[in-house]
Amino acid sequence: MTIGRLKLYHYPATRSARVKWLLHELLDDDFDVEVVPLYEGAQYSPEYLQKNPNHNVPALEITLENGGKKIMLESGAMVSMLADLYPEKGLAPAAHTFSEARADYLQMLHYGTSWMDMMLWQIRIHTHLLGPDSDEKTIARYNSKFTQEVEPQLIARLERTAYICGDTFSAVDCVMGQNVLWATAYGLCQPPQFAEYLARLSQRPAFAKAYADLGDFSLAPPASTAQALADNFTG
Ligand SMILES: N[C@@H](CCC(=O)N[C@@H](CS)C(=O)NCC(=O)O)C(=O)O
Repeated sequence: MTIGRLKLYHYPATRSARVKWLLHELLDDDFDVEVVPLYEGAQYSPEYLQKNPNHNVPALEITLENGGKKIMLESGAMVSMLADLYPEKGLAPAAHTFSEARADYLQMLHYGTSWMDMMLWQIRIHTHLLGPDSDEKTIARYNSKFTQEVEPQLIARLERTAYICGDTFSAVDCVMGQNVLWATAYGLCQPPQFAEYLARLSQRPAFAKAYADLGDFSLAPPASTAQALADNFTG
């Protein structure tokens, strides 16, 4: 079965930027993007909840050639599937056969979208989204865990090779690059290896396209909607 068209539901500088970046790598601008204004609560509209009951971005709507639609709701699954769908772009080691490169690629893709995500998300929501329910101890715990356990593993890789899974850019870097940007915004990833990594990534035209809307993002929601968002937010 072949894909007719792809549409990404996106908000600047969030986890949907991972997928937008990869889509630019694979398809240049040949896909659709709809911004979901998260700070206005658009993710809770009945229309959007029907597409995505998790009320978040990204959501990837795949229109099939027969007119049918399939929606995906996890950035890691989207990155994994899209990179495999365009093997000629060389952004993922070949599937369907064992290789150490493939095992390492999947390991780091899932590390980025689950383990690292969990820490960064806790830091983010307790710093900027939970309002009076914020807990300083949670922020401190995950800051310390991220600095002491995650960063040394990434630094060791970046000291050996230019990218997370070797000297060649791969789809994992769309996840890790976004995670490092996210971590940096919260005062993490301070050692110079991270700035050097981001400098390498930012030379890519697809990176520039994916983050062209960075200026539309603020870490905290505007005061006018912050309380309503915190009241609705389920964490
Ligand atoms: N596991 C999901 C998480 C997506 C997610 O939580 N996105 C955040 C932005 S980074 C969001 O849209 N939050 C809005 C909300 O939860 O109301 C993924 O990686 O795709």
